[in-house]
Amino acid sequence: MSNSELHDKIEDLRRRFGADLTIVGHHYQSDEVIRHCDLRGDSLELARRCAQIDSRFIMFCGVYFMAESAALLAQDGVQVHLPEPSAECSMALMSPPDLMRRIMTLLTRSGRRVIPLAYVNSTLGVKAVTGALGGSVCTSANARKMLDWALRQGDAALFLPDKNLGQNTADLLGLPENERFVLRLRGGGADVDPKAADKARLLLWPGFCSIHTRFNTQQIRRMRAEYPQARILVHPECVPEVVNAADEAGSTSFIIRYVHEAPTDATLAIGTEINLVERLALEQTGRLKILPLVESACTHMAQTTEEILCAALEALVPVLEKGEDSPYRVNIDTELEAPARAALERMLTVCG
Ligand code: CIZ
Repeated sequence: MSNSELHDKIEDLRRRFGADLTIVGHHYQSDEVIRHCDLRGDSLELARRCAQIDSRFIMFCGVYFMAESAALLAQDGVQVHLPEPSAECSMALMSPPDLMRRIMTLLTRSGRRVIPLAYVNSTLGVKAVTGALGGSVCTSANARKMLDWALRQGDAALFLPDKNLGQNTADLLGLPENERFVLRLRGGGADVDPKAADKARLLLWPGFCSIHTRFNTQQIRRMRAEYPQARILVHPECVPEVVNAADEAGSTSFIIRYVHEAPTDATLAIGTEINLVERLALEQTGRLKILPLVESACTHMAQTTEEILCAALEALVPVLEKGEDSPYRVNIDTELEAPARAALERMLTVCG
């Protein structure tokens, strides 16, 4: 099928579903997918907006943990479907819930109160363990406020899964380096030195985002040499050296807002996922010059193509017409719902 036939077929299917279907897409999706979406946003924005959707089906173009959060918050009777069920966030998979539970047992053995703080980019299982143990979820936009909260609730906080966001947030709070401890998880936790961990106020899970750890200070130096007037913006999932060398660091929503508010004729070099950078560059053509710090693409987001979206929509037809089940539906474990919700609600309470 040609690209235009595929495009038309998806639009025909959208018309056929009408108000029964809402397609949502994360900012890191390709343009060929985004053009079919009713809504786009970052993971938290999409989860929040999915909670307001009352169409029977939400087709979530993104990765699994995002669709899981949407399914957790979706209204009763609304089904969330993921066009590519194997599209996983590798960082979210770096903190399996069972291992987290084991590590928390180890870290609290001496009677210390350790508050888990799970980045929203984590599995529902991790959010549930976090909620059950008195912790909260955070986003890259509110990590500073939430880490401050977690540190004040107990003797220490466990930040997971992203070590870099944890380190960059600790820098913003002025938490000394010698009060931080990066956990070594080889051997399922057998390598963690409990005495050293007991001295730290911030325990960091060693996960990372493969898109954002591709940026380095050499690229920033090169960019400054070629475009001395450019402002350099990066995401706080980048390593601290990159965040410190950049002019600004902030979440996806911060980067988008910064672009919209930048003065006409400014030059911005952005270190985040390439689909978002290229879309912003196109939208701002003639007003701003937007350059990628380097091209860094998320291969997991790229698993959702127009063909894949089309196949998932076709599989939704018998669900609509005959009430059949679909392999694309995201079913969440009901036991995880209450504790995961508790972790999300703590964040909403603290952040208002
Ligand atoms: O959670 C998201 O959507 C991502 C990947 C980053 C952010 O800063 O919001």
